[in-house]
Amino acid sequence: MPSKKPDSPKQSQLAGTDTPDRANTNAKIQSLESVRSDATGQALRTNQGVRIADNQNTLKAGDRGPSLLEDFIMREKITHFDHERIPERIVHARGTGAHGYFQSYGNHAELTKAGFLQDPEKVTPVFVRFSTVQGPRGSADTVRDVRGFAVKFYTDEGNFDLVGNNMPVFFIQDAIKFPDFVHAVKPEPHNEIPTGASAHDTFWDFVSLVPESAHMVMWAMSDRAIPRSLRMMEGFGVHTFRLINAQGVASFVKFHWKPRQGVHSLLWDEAQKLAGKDPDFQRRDLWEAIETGDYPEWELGVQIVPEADEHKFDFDLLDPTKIIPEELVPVTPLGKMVLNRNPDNFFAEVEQVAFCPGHIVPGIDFTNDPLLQGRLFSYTDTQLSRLGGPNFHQIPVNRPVAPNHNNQRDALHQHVVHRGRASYEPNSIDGGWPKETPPAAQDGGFESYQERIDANKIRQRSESFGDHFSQARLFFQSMSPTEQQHIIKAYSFELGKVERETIRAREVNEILANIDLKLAAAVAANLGLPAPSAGTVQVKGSQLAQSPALSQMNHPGSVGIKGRKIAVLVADGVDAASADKLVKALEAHSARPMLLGPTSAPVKTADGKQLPVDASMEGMPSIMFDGVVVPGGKASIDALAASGLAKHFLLEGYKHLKAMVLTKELLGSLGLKEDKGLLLGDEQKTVDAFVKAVEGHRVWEREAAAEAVPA
Ligand code: HDD
Repeated sequence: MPSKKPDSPKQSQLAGTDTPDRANTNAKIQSLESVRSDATGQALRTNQGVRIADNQNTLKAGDRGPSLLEDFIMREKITHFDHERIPERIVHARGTGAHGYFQSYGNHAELTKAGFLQDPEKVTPVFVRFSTVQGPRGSADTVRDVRGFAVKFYTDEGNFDLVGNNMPVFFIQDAIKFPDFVHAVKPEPHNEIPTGASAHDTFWDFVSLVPESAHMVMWAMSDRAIPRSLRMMEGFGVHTFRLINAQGVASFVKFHWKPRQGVHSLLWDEAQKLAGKDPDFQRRDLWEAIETGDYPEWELGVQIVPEADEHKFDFDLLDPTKIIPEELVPVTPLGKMVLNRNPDNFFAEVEQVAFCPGHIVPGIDFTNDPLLQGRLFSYTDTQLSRLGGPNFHQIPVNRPVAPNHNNQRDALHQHVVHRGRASYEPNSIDGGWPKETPPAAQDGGFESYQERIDANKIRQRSESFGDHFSQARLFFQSMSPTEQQHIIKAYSFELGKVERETIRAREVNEILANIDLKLAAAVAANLGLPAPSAGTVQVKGSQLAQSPALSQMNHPGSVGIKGRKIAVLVADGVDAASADKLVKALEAHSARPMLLGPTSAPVKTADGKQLPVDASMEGMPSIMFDGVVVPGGKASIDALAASGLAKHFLLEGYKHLKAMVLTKELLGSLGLKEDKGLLLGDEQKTVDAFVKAVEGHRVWEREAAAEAVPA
């Protein structure tokens, strides 16, 4: 059966060399990874290079005697092992990464002098790390949480790190509150519960006391916090940055990543089940997509605001709890990013990669957003304890492709043998090298944007940061009715886990009531609290009543069902021709069909042949798929209809609003009704309707009927 299985890394690496883009990117990245190590054909040696004769037995006094301290081979091995772990990230500890490239769509010289945005022929290598925020390194992928979306561009002019999230705003306005926020969301200090979740007292205590978090909490309670795949998330730089062109003209910009795969989410029930059935669901999905050649792509775009328009909005551009609605300032596409290579080694690359919002290149600059300003300090600082000193830029994944000569010497883990006697500047002994490069239109040294500042030194928040509810309201009111229901359920679920009623009531009365009274009333009802009749503050409202760009329903993507996983359920007696027809039709759309049997043993076809399966229905439950098809064959259908496992698989798929192709008999025995995405037969028109339904991600129209299904 031609069901497509992930290639082995070796095969895919070979397969991947076929495009010029990829060859070019690989060549650049390999130059970064000159220290790649491959032990094939090599003798086992100690770290000092001594060949090892016996790696099975410690040196002992006699074969039943005590071990000897002199065994330098055993001691070296155990010592190294004892120190294999490094501190995990304070936040965003759980993550996964991939290599790829960025290519500009054209010459954006009018906007910025950054070289990687000037030439559509230039291929800039990138490394991306996606992450969750709350949980530790081993936590589950699918928890309700913000996803980190950090991109390192290895540009010819130095590394540019765009360290963003899959949500365009943040919980707090000032970096000084970050430790408080993180302490509140992390597992509680007395019992280290919960892992990977914000559904607990300290989180809701903090956010209900800090109204500036209202907008971001709304995003976190929306479907954005449970993405279907890392490939199906938008990314945002969050802060307002500056781009500066060769003439020194600056524009304010917000960075956006738009996935070609569309913006799609799991259902909450799926997310929770996946956390147990496959805690690696998202890293596996990304890994397999890249291995099978379904390279995920994002478009990088910016919202551009001329300096003169800084104060034209009803919010402050420096406030990281605000978006610029795309209906007010559309996103201008600048280029595309493709992820086309999995890491060789998780620790060396994904764990040791060190991002910092302060890594920028000429043509890009910061703004005075007080959250961004604090981040500029934190990231380098945290690497000192995580990566053990200030030379972490020498770790292969962090090395720029641009040369980096300077007078910074020595320190822990120094890998460079610096030559020359002058480690100071100016010097005459070494001919004055390395020398400064004066700023210039192009290829000049970095020069900070000359912003005029005339102010008192104060600890005070600008009044223009004072409105915390208008955009939270805009977000809620821009959602489809389905998305609104999901938000209501998420607040109800999370607050339902909060033990203290004062905290629940404060969130409902002092936060939700200021956002939307219907939302507050619905959540209050689910918690058994009285519905508030009014908010506690005057909310000025937003320039727009709705922003359609905020609803995921408006981001279906442009790659059809490419890379979508489809379960093909078979049992003994399956009609091989019907199965083959369905699989081929799905493959024609570049979907990834997988044959599932009652066990992982091959099934017998109606004509007596053996049909190997990819997995069992138990090993790969319906929550791991985007759709289900059942080929014909009377005995196979009878067996599936009689199997609790198969029935559960199908009912669960139905409940999770998946597109399905069944036979008439199976439909009857499950007690389901045909709908827009529940189709019968294996004819081309059925396949076409199925493909359309998978493209729509879920059969939303089925939601009410699905409520009644017990799976
Ligand atoms: Fe942060 C990691 C994103 C605010 C301090 N942050 C980290 C990562 C991402 C973000 C994606 C993981 C990078 C990786 O994969 O290695 N952080 C954000 C965004 C923020 C934000 C989008 C707001 C707009 N962060 C923020 C603040 C501070 C930090 C205000 C501190 C003042 N963040 C850190 C950190 C981390 C980090 C403690 C932990 C590990 C690391 O940096 O490398 O420095």
